[in-house]
Amino acid sequence: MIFNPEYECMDPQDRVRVQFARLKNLTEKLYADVPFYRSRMDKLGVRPRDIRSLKDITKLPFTSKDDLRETFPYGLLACSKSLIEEIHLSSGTTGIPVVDAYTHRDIETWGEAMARTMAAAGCTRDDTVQNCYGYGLFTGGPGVHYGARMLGANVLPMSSGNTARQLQVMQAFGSTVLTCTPSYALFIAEEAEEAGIDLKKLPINKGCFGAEPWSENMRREIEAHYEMNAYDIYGLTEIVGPGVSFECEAQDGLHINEDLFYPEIINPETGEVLPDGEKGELVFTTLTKQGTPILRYRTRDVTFLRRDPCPCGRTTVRMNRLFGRTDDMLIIRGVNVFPSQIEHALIEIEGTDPHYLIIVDRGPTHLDEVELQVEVKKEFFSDETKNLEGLRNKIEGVMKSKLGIGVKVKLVEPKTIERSMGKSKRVIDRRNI
Ligand code: DLL
Repeated sequence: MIFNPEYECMDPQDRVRVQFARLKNLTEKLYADVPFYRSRMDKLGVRPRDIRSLKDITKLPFTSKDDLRETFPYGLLACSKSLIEEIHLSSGTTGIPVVDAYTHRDIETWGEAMARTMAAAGCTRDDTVQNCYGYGLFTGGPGVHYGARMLGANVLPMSSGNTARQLQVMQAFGSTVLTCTPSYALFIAEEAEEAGIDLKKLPINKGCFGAEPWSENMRREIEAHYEMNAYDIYGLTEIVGPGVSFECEAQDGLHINEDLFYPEIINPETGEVLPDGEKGELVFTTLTKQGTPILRYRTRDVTFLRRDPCPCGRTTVRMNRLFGRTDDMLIIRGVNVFPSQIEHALIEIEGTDPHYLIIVDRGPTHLDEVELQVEVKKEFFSDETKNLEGLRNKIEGVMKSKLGIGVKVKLVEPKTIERSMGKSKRVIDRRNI
């Protein structure tokens, strides 16, 4: 179902007009009310009146994660504090978190963005949504919650963790939709298997998964365990949380809610805007946000945009599933490696599970060394050692040819690699560089 055909199926020319009008308003507001942006625009010698078409967005300054940290907590607020109804912070790894402050209208817009997301996955008012994204400062839980409410669906605000209870509730209430990180979806499936619960027999038949990188291989695993359709959803705290882009039934790229969040792809080194189809850093401008609107935010996520027609009827631009981030990119012996490349390479190899850990270290010769721990399917592990040996050699061979670097593979038993209830950690970098 298309939640808002007026905006999602809009004639692209009309959409450009809407985007331009919103950008113009935003620029005027930021120049008048947010000293940080006024001084940035002054430095570049650009004024709101210089924005005469959507293309003029390239005259405006970028915003980086460092800018957000430097203005913590309220430096980018564009309205009176009394209008703020809710605050979320990034799940930030280290240092100062990033802030998203929402007005009443911002929360409504978020609900709409998520209702569009969930409707694209087939959710309706008749669904029962088991929402296992974390509730709290993280945007995942509340984002899905607001979307489900706007759809009129029944939402079970589970948050993540306590998997035995997740399974109990799933069975008792006949949940039809699962929302959580893809790694947690697999974890629940493993626990169900252990507990002798056949997920295929339960009513659960669709899921919205995101907040961390995952692959087609993981999608297939999840879909098989639950007998469901699994959809990729994307977003980030700085822009709104989940609800920035989502897959439709075609499962072929993520539709961006571009009347709300204007995307660009740039060359991360030069800042130059790249044409559709070219891979680069994703940049977003929030077009309607009141609390903490943001200009040309550099997400560090790497993807490309495409505008070919989608069979679902939406006319919005699509972004490819993420290739990785400009900053989780590992440089190993001078070669750029994204953890997701390793995951994609593993897809090809029969006998492995999509659970892996990359440990990068500096060996005695001061050269980078990579150990790749890969979980092996149960059936394989009980096999003869020579088969395991063969599998190990095969993975090493594939990694060498796909990544261009030598990787030492260690096969581990099922469930050895730590599972996460939220975002999983795939890389341990011990190099101290
Ligand atoms: O993870 C928002 C979210 C919640 C998205 C629930 C989807 C579902 P942050 O904690 O600010 O916000 O992390 C944002 O996570 O820049 C990406 O690098 C990564 N990410 C989010 N969705 C995906 C996805 C939420 N579908 C950062 N695939 C982003 C790959 C994703 N990476």
